[in-house]
Amino acid sequence: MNNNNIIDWPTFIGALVILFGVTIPLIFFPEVGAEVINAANTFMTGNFGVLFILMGLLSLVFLLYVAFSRHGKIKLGGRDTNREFGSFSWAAMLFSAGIGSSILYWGMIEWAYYYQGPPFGAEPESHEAIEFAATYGIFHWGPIAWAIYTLPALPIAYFFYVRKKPVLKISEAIRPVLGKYVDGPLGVIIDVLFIFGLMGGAGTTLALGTPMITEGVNDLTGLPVNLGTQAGIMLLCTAIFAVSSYSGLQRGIKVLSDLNLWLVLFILGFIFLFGPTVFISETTITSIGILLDDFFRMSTWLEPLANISGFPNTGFPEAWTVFYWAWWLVYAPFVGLFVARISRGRTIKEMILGTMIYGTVGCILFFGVLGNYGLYLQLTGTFDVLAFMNEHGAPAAIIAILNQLPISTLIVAVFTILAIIFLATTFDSASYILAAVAQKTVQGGDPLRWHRLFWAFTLCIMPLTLMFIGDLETLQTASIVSGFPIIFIMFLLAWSFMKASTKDLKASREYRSPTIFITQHKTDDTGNKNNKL
Ligand code: NM2
Repeated sequence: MNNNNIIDWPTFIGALVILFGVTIPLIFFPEVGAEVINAANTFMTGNFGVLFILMGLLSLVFLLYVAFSRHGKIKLGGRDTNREFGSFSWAAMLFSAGIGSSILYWGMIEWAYYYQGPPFGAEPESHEAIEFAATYGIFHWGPIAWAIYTLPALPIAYFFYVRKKPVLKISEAIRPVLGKYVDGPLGVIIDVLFIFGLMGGAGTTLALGTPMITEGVNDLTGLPVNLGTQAGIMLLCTAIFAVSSYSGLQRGIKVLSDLNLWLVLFILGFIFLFGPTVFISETTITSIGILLDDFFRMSTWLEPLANISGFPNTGFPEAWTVFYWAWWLVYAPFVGLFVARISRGRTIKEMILGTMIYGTVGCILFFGVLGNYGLYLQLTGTFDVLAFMNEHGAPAAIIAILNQLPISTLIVAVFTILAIIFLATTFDSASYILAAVAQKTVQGGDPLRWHRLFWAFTLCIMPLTLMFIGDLETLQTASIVSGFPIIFIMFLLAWSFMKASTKDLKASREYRSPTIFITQHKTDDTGNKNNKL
């Protein structure tokens, strides 16, 4: 097959049309563009925030149900399939793909926003605000967030390893529900929406990560912090992940993930040992308790009285929880594809619980160590993070917090390199998956090289544009606006998994055994009678 036949042109062109349809007007009319986006954001979060909140909670409930039901016992692969990866490298890869440099950004500074603008009507900078400051970050990177990531992995892994159909398209994973419509415009629309969503989410990531890396570089080399340096750094990061994506899953992506893990252990270990060890331990444990105690309150809070005059309107749920769920959502189909790929030999239950537990624990470590270190500096008066942040911005505050540590030059250097690698390990797999989705077939398991490279650079266009026009609010909006349609895709993905696996379980003779191997099913869901394994 030559290139022309391999590329899925309707999806490829559809994605580019939307991308340029959004970015070109933003470049030429930045102010109007920002206004329109902000209006779309207000409309979306104001009216549909409840959908995002429900989607998050329901994803968690659904996954727990699946994990502990018969469906959870299904093994991903045949009777003699062993686990492809041990739990440690499985968790490391999962984390490197699903989490990018944003965890360094928000892990360090999220508490400062909650401390100044706490939820549930608490008094800013009060004792209650401190408790929420240390807890809410863990909530936004906790079990619901990881459930959103895991849900798409279910149908994808199921079709990949149980029904043995190499599915690298989101539309294909919905075939049991949509049948032959997947082959028409509806299938293209679904894939294009996913690509667009991922570009929005990646835009948010790059546009947050770049200023932070620039501040780190400025601290180390004295290079000025301006748009030119930022654009240069963004292009440099793109070049790194493009090379890594070009060299493929086995080499580039794996080498960077390993390096990533060692640097993370070094930074977190160093801050924990040389920072306020007891404060960090105690505050983290206490926050886990507060999280468990207030879990349902946090996961359903929408501030319904905000629009009624006379009641306070903090905008907290829209600015944070809804924004976060949308951001996790736009990444979810991509992470689902990735989790599915590495989960051969696990049962569905192991895949679900593994993702949610390792993911949540990993995030707790970041927020516990990085965030509570900053909080400690603030509360003891050692360094006024808030004053610094309000004057110089969050990225500069992050580097300034690190500068309070011993051998801070080395720490800032490692932190900056880590941020670059974290970006690269997320973006190389993202461009890899984007290329796979915009191809009809994936010969030899990998999408075409030039195609991977193409998406690596395309991923950079949106963030560059956003950086030139905008502020944080416009960035956050990119995820929310592009995440909205994916709520419905999530629903279809869950339905599709249940439909296919229920059908196979009914036909399976191993109905009651502790691990279920689905070995045979007579028809696929389009009615073709040739789907024997
Ligand atoms: N999530 C985990 O920038 C990143 O770290 C990538 C962000 C969705 C909030 C993912």
